[in-house]
Amino acid sequence: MKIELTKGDITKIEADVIVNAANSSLLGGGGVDGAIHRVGGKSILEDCIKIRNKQGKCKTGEAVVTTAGNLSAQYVIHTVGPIWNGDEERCSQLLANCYKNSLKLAESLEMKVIAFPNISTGVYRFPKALAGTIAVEMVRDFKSDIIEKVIFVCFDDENEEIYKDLLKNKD
Ligand code: AR6
Repeated sequence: MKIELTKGDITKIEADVIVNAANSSLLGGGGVDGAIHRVGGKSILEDCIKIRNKQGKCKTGEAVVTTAGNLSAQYVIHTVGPIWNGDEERCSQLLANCYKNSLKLAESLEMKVIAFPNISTGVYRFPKALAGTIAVEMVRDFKSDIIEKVIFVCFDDENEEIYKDLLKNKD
């Protein structure tokens, strides 16, 4: 699996699947979630409501899939990152689950290119360096014959620097 880093708005990225840093309500919010719903249009929310009606809220660390609406991707995978509360072990495990479950879901959909935002590093306040380390580790550990490329989409300078460093090592 090839790993790439890019800086910018995930709604403008060319990928088969875009991952959203959602909340457990699945009903939208601010940050990257707000941007994806805004650009993708109301069909994303409609799918989210169907999922809510079927299975209830999405638990932290889990992932669900919807249409990508007006985005160029085929699907959006919504995953719920942990809200940082200082419990490093528990939060790290839950964040790792977000990446693993999103990759598994993308693979089950036979998607080749998947783009991730820096889950939990915005309003959920997960320390960025630790979040980046977990993200890169989970992607590197995930062996797939189907997924060809993972794109980490960094929106802020701090995350971009962190990912540059992480991806420079061991590549
Ligand atoms: N493209 C890529 N990354 C972005 C974009 C964008 N358009 N906008 C922000 N980011 P956040 P969280 C980065 O707060 O911490 C929402 O309200 C941002 O710089 O979007 O997981 C949800 O509904 C940061 O690095 O998500 C939840 O309630 C990263 O995306 C809650 O926020 C994540 O920041 C989830 O919090």
